[in-house]
Amino acid sequence: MEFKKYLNQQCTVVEQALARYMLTEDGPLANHIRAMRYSLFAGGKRIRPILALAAAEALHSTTEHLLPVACALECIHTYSLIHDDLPAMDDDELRRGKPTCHVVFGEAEAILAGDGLLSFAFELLSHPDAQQGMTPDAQLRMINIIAHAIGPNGMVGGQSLDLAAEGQAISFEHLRLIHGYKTGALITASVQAGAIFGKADEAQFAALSQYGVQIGLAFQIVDDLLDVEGTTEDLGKTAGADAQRSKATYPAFFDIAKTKVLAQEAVDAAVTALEIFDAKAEPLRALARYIYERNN
Ligand code: GRG
Repeated sequence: MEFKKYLNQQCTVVEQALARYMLTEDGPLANHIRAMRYSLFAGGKRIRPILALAAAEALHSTTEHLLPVACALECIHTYSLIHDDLPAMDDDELRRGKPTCHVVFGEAEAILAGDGLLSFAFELLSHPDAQQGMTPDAQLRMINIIAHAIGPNGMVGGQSLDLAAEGQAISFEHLRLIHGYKTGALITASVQAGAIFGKADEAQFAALSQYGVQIGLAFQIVDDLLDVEGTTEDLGKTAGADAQRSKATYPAFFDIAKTKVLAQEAVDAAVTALEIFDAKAEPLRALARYIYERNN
């Protein structure tokens, strides 16, 4: 109950920051900005920004000047969802409970909305407000880590591998690789961004990175499970889409019971990684458990 309150509060903090930092729909670019805002404000759990804020909190840091970075993480995530839903990729018509960006704005504008959000994210990562909370070295290191995590050696590379693997018999090791790149890298980088902002020392950074890797894994396993067990209404996206597209998933390798055990093990490993932190890391611990228990 306490954690639900924390989650709602943090969600509001992120929503308000997004409303503050995001471009507004006026002038000649109104339609382009409307398309970006449509997907960005369509709902969403705001997990990645909340993770970044919680990692900084675990280090006893204030978080006000981390908000542009938190917003950037959500812009990057939203761009990935818009592009993932395109006809050339997963061809989905429902996301966050609403028609997908390309259904509403057309394919070309949806591509541009994704591109716009990705580029704008780098304006936010280098925003003067963020500069107030960290040294230029820390900011550069953070930007480098995020850029690496979402590029060819991270999310985009993972998406490429994922598309290539559709309908193919792939090994479990290859599935792990795809998940780590496609989903895990941005989640881990979100935690690492908070760690850098909070001035983590080497041991703290390593522990938070390990936490990020494990919750990234748990997140993807649960996503696979929800695709099988969840409803389209709860998920806000088409349930059963993985099987329809012959995607390799955890439930395709293991039965549901074993898949749940593996997700729980990843959550446990994430919580164990936080042993060196005090009660200020409680939100991070609860977030790990929430990732397992969520229904959307
Ligand atoms: C197109 C570059 C590019 C990358 C796409 C993120 C991604 C890679 C694809 C999305 C497909 C998918 C279902 C991935 C699994 C995990 C995931 C990212 C789920 C959606 O994230 P949530 O649950 O969504 O945090 P909300 O809407 O709550 O923000």
